[in-house]
Amino acid sequence: DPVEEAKKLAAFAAVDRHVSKEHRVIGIGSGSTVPFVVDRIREQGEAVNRGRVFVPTGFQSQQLIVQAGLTLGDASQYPKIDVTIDGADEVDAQLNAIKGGGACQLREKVLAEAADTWIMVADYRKNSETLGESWKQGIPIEVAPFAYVAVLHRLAQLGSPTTAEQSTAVGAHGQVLTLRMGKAKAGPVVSDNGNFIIDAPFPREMMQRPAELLTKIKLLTGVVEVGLFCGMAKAAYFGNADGSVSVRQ
Ligand code: DER
Repeated sequence: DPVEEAKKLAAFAAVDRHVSKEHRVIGIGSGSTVPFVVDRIREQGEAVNRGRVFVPTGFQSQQLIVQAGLTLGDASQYPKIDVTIDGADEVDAQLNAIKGGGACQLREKVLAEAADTWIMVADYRKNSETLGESWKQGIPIEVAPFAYVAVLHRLAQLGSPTTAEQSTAVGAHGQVLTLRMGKAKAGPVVSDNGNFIIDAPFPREMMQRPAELLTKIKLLTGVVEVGLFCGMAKAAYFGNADGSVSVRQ
């Protein structure tokens, strides 16, 4: 599968370049690309990994670390992390990213900020000029369950007033904002922090200024964290279908 191969290429290149022997506290992101990151780190050998601690960005990430036989560390013990490697749903030319496809963006952003070096790894589908070109599901926004309808309404208003029904709202530019519902779970998706996720698309001209949009969304009462990571990454590695790796930094 060319996409899986591309994820592996990106992960291996990023680990080889950014995870060296002297790195002892390592942040592990969430999603389907980071298992290749853990595979490559394990290949660095028992000895070097015995002296390391791995901090997870959620339950999936925690299981990955434990199942790999690596030492688990908690973010409360390791507020400073040497290097964190994480996936992304889409990355633009300025290394801004949409994250939260896996509903893990709160802990992911905490570990991104805690890291001296934060690296993104992804397959070629995520490599864009502007956010929103390939990721059409909207910006994942973690919200307090109590406030989700209020936040839906305010998000829709970022532009002009509309009415928000229970779990959808039509945005000022006709886009549909939705509460993320479970597939194998009745009712809404609940994050590792006990919150809901709203997926909120915005028009291209707003996605061209992600830092501005992030600030507007983050200030809405009831928003816990926004799946826009702006100006945080040192580099992004993209595996390509032709077997090459593109690096943006
Ligand atoms: O939720 C996230 O931000 C994860 O990092 C995830 O969306 C990354 O996607 P992947 O499964 O394609 O690596």
